[in-house]
Amino acid sequence: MTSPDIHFEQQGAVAIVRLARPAKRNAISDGLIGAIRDVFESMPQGVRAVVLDGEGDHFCAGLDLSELTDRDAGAGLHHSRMWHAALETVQFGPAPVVAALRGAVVGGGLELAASCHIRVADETTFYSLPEGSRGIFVGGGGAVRIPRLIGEARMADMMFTGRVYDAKEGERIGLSQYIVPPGQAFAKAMEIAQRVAKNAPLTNYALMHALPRIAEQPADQGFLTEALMAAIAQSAPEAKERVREFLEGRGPKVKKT
Ligand code: 1HE
Repeated sequence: MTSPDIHFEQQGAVAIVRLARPAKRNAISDGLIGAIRDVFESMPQGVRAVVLDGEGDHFCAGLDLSELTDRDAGAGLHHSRMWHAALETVQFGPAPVVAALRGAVVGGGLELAASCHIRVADETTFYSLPEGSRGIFVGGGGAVRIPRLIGEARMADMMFTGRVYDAKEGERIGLSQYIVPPGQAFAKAMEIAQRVAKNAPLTNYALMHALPRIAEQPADQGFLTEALMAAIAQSAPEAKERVREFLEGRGPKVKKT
């Protein structure tokens, strides 16, 4: 877990992974994508939620364009598959990931953010897919994940026209689930991660691993997968204890905010 491009820290059950190339706006080099894969693959036991942050004023400027030299088609294919493998470790890794967004969330930076489970944006955040205007295509899983957040038409428009969404619009269309004042994304992401870390592990597992698969299944298969996951989750001793706590007046009530 030693890469100069990434900082790792653990605070109790929450791990903090921070992209650390601020001079290059956290552009993702081959070294950095490898470091992202390594850090999620070797997450210490006991980590129950992760905050993904970027050093400096920008979350991530996407692919490091200085490395986009004259790769041939085969090398391009393997490069994209390397990104896929790395971002799968984020999406299907050991714990839910909360992204703390600010400034540029563009190109591969948006693909990275889309592989996280919850996105918190501060008001300086802006989103773009400049691949369209650079004559290239997304290659980090964005064509699969981004339409699931905002729909295919909006993603195509972003790439056809170079459209940039600001933080407020981004929240409205589903690029982030939370929006906070400038400079507060990390604090809010930590608060959310600490809350998520308290869930029963099987609940978080179901949300990370079953829900996205169910969403892809035909309805009749999805209903069956849901029932199997529900049966497994409710049979855990922790689930039974949490339900008992509520029935005995010790568990939290749902409160209107
Ligand atoms: C970079 C990169 C980068 C900055 N690769 N070096 N992504 C893009 O097309 C976005 C390109 N970046 C930008 O539009 C801007 O840099 C930002 C809006 C993100 C930030 O602007 P600003 O004014 O704060 O910084 P800057 O002066 O443009 O950049 C600071 C330095 O970072 C500068 O290097 P320096 O040596 O001259 O100081 C920039 O060259 C460098 N830098 N972004 C390399 N992306 C799996 S496929 C994914 C495909 C994609 O992601 S394509 C989209 C790529």
